[in-house]
Amino acid sequence: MKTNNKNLEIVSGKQPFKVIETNDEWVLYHNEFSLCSRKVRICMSEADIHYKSKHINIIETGNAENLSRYFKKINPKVTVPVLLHNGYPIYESHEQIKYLNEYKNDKLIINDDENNWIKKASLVGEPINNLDQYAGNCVSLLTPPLFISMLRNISIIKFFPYMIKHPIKFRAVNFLFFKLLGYFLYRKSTPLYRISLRASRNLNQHMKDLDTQINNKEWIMGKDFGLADISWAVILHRLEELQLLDHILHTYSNIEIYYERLKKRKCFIDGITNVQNKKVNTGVMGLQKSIRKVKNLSFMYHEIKQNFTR
Ligand SMILES: N[C@@H](CCC(=O)N[C@@H](CS)C(=O)NCC(=O)O)C(=O)O
Repeated sequence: MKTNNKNLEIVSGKQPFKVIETNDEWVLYHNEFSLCSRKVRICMSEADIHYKSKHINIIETGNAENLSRYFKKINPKVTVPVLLHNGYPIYESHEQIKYLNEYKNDKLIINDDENNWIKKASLVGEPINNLDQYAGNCVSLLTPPLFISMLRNISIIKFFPYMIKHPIKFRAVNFLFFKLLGYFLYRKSTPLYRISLRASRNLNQHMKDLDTQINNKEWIMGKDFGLADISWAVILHRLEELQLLDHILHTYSNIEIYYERLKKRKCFIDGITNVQNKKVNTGVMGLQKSIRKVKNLSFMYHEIKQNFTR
């Protein structure tokens, strides 16, 4: 499937060409920090599919390996995850998990209602748009403090090839600003500050909806664990990394019970807990410290947390 979004062509789903010759039925190019990669790893585990794992570093994890000539052959858009089935690439994580679901439809059951819950957790289009529809967009706008913390440990020299080689210039420029200006970008009333508050207000409504949906249920759709749960698992986990989850769980007790249950599920352990990355852990610890010590940031976190109310 191809979609034209202004000048940026988004290619998604299974493609009719091979990108490599391989004897492995399934190959997953992924990154330990990437939320979309986590989603697909959880899904692979839930579907009990063994795959060849190819870890690709991105700038946040120290080195933009995704911009190499080798990886551009796998995905010219340079993003992870990419799933290969017998050498044929499947692009976009929501397409990858649906593909896996169809392949193993006896295990992961999906219907229209669940589809809405999957979409609600997804990052769709530009993150700044449709915050009321997509919790994924809200979370994406709340993630830069963690990017900033992780990029602190990356040498500025790595940003020169990054800027030149990255095909998505808007993304590359943003990351350069995160590196150069750090938490200065969060002074009161800067655009990023205001966007973050707007994202948190919208996210609160999504959390309210989720809390209501899972009242007295084991999983989002009831008794069966499915793609909606996978999609929300990575959202809640990212909010934990962003140091926002405790506050949300304090407000929403059904989500608190639900997240405890999620963390115990084997696929969550395989896809997230057992895939640790030192740079991510250092970044999360750095963020914790900065929230306490950097005035701009602590003030903004204080404001954001006030938005998570019933
Ligand atoms: N919509 C895509 C998003 C993929 C994406 O943006 N991946 C990020 C990591 S979560 C990435 O590859 N970033 C590296 C970069 O752009 O340099 C999907 O769902 O697969």
